Formats: sequence, structure tokens, C-alpha cells
Amino acid sequence: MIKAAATWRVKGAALALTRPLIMGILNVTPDSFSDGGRFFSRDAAVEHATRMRDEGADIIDVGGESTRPQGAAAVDAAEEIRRVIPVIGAIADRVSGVVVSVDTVKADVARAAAEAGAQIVNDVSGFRLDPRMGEICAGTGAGVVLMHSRGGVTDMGTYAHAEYSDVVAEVLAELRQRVDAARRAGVARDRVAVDPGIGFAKRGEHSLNMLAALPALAEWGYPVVVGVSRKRFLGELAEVSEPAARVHATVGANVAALHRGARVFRVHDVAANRQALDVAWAIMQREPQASGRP
Ligand code: PMM
Repeated sequence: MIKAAATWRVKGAALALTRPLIMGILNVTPDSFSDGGRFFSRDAAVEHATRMRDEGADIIDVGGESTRPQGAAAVDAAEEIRRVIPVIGAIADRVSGVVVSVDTVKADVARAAAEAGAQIVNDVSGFRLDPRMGEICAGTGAGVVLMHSRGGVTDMGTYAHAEYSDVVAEVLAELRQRVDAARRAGVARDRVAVDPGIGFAKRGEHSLNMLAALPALAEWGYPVVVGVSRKRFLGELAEVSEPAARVHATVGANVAALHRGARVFRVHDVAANRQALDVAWAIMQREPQASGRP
């Protein structure tokens, strides 16, 4: 039996994990792989966040630096702040009923985001790339997502570091080190969530193995986040080359991940995932009836 966390504490709120949580993706990057440049203006970002909220998103994850596989461009902290802070401030002010998260690997961006209203820091490097991240997050009281990856922002989305002899054992060991580092820096246990980093330094078979192994990660007792949305391994499995057309593949992966212990789902297509996860969850809450009668 999986020993699931009941709540995830974030800055100023406690998120009940009594149903699957959806984190809607809002990339404010000119080069994001699947929605490149479309949500760059503040008003357009607020509009998109509002729509995701109305479709059932619990969290809006705002990111200003892409990790896309085909030549992600590193962004300095000043440029990233210029992109994400006005959007985070506007969502925090104008979109009620959602928690705002910042997708960044930089402590200066995390601090500015927390001041602008972000309640979660989602770090795809698991505090690996900026040693001040733990201290800043501990100080702000943010909830944190510690994701597994290898390499820097420009190559973590590639296969440059995708060499494993036992992917599950190695990813879990490396992620465990990130959790221990965050805890040592003072981040409270109930503010930590973990993410296996689907597609980050992982080929398709590695991502599938990590999704299959989610019960081992959920055993740690932290909420498990997964980000499969529109990713390349789904395109390979379902033979769909256009990322925006991978919604059905995404839903399939998320339902399987829910069943194996994931509780927070980072997605582009909120409505489809909300429907599917709510239905799958309702079925999972029932005991099997022995008689077979309706
Ligand atoms: N994937 C991307 C970006 N941020 N954060 C978490 N926690 N988990 C992920 O899997 C993840 C992430 C890359 O996807 P995008 O370019 O569509 O945002």
C-alpha cells in the first residue's frame, strides 16, 4: 500500500491531495517547443491562466526559460525576471482560486517570484544548478518541486546524459540526494514534492520505466508530480509528430501515472486531463464489489 502524503504545504496555503491536482503550463518563452511565443504578453498570459483555471487547473506554472530538446537557449536571471515577474504578479492579482508556481532553476528568479506572489518553486534541476535555491526557498516558505535531471538547461532536454545501467535505481538515488540537500537547507518536509523528470536526460524507454516505477517514488511519502504533457516519448509511442496533437497520448500516460501514485499533473491541455483524471480517481476510490450486481 502506498503511503501517500495527504497535503502539500505551499507558501500561504495547504493543497489537499484528496483528488488529483492539475498544474497548467504557462510558458512565457519565445522558443517553447509546443506553444512558442503565444502567451508572451501579460494580458494574454492572464487570459490563458484564467481559461486553465476555469477548465480545472489548481496551479498555474509560469516559466521563462525553455529546456526544449532542440537547442534551448539559456537566459540570464535579469531577462527571466523581466519575462515572468509581471505575469506572476498579474495572475496573483487578477486570477483568483489558483496557486501560482514559478518554473526556474535560479534563486534570484525564485525570490523575485515569491515576492510577486508565487507560492511554489518548480526547479527542473532539483536545486542542483543554483546552490542558493534551498536557502531562498526555505526563507520564503514556498512549496518546492524537486525534479530529476542531469546536465544544464541547454542539454537536460536532450539525450546527452541519458546513460544508465539501471535507470530506476540511478534516478531514485540522484533524486534522493536532491531531497536531502533541500531538507538540509531548511525546506520543511511537508513543502517538498518530487518529480522523476520525464524526458529529461531520458530516452523513451527510460521515461516509461520511470512511470512504471512511480510506486517506489510515492513510497517516500512526498507528493509525486509528473510532466508528460505532449512529450516526445508519447509522440514515439503513439506515432504523433505534432506536439499539440498528443493530448490523447498525454491523458493515457497521466491516468496510468495516477494509478501508480502520481498526484500532481503538469499539463498544457487542462480540460481533457481534468475530466480523465477525475473519472479515473472516482473509480480508484471504490472498493471492488464482489457480487457483480450494479
Ligand atoms: N517539463 C518541462 C518543464 N518543466 N517541470 C516539472 N516539474 N516536470 C516536468 O516534467 C517539466 C517541468 C518541459 O516541458 P515544457 O517545455 O512543455 O514546459
